[in-house]
Amino acid sequence: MGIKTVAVFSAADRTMPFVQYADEAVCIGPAPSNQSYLLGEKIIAVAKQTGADAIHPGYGFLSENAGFAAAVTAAGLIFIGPSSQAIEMMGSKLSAKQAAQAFGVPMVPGTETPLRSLEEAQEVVKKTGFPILIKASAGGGGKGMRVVNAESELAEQIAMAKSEAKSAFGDDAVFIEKYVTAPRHIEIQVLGDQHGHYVYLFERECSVQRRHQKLIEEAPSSCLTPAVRAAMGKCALDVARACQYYGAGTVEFLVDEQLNFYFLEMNTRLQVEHPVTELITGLDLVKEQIRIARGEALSFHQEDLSISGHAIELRVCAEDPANNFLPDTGRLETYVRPQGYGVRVDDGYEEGMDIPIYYDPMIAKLIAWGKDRDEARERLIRAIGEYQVKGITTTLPFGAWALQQPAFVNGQFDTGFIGKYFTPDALDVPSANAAQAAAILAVQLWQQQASGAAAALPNSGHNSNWVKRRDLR
Ligand code: MV4
Repeated sequence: MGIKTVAVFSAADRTMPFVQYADEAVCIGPAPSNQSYLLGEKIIAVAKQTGADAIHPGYGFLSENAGFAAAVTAAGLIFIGPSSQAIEMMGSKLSAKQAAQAFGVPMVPGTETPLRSLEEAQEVVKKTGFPILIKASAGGGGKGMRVVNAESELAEQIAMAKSEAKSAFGDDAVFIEKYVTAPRHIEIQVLGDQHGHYVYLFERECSVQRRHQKLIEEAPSSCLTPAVRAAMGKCALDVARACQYYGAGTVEFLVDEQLNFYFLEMNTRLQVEHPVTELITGLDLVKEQIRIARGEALSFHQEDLSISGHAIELRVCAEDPANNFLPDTGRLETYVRPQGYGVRVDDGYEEGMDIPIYYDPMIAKLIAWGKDRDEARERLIRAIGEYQVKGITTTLPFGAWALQQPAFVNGQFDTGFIGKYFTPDALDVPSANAAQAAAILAVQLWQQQASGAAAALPNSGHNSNWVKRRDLR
């Protein structure tokens, strides 16, 4: 777009590619984010000093902070995102639900006002039945949620949810929803300009999650019909209209087995998984965000948009899938990206760099496009195989496993996918070498046992753990 860029960075990030890539870069403080990336006033001061016109907040840190958006605007700069009012309204799940309610958007049965008493909760559950979820209005992404299975637990769980919400968000407002078991997580990407025009860029399915961390995202979903997609798109635009939204945003829904869908919340930022939408629509979402922020009208209508092929993204995180997805730190001793038609890598590191402990463990996003879901899936598996990462453990092997699981291949999965199918030993792939080594060892053991030497062997005789397949790869 011919726009010059200024990057702000913390001391921990001084060697990162984004710092090199920007036209200018300014250090805003030491590694901890509360002394750097969360200091809105400092970032605004740097923008003014360097003569920037606008600030893009990315997708972490201050990207959904209404106070920051307002401060940017008050400083005479452009915030590349929605108005601070829209961020604030959607930041409260209750006010988001109230706004959506006015447009008749379907929601899970429950309450749309802060829970005032145990008696009120008892009345509500008479209608919904159990299980229910108690959610914090200020929560999101699974924080401050509690499942209640029976009336006897109700009082205690409400009290715990309220005190959790108070300490985590400084707001103890909670509400009740009927608990939808085994839902799919499907979200609609929307764009709105500052002249009241809106389009939806179809859906992304993000049901492969662990502890509310998404690991695989795809577009389109493998389960939606054109009619359900259109209905969800219309509802997503209603939610956007309800808060006079502009910019790029995402409206989150739960979808049950009968393809009933329920509005959950709206994310008022560009999301990590936006590349899958870019690949199926041909649009550059950041470019659209900038055009909208400049006050330009959307240059296309809903009828101009269609889904082209299929895209799947794997988040490549410095985590050990075999060890409870525990974050791993260390040096990227080897780092070679996969390439080729339909393969995209959005990453932030280079070979030889250390993965810092301070921020999110995501080091890259690996995205594949194909003419259909199977081609995208096979291409992503091929790209995972070509990705060379040594020095840290990543979610790459998990991705290869997940993409080949029958439930994923058939599109028959929900948010319980990982819990239902994944065990740490799922990644112990038997190889030709392993089979050969096992055969040699078996013959040796047999010979030694036959000659009475078995007792001298380590761990012999009592279990089949004498050689782990993983050790033989
Ligand atoms: C739910 C739900 C079931 N029923 N609400 C989790 C994150 C937050 N955005 C909403 N979440 C859920 N809300 C009702 N009424 C189940 C979840 C949920 C979930 C949702 C999407 C993807 C993964 C999830 C994992 C556990 C729970």
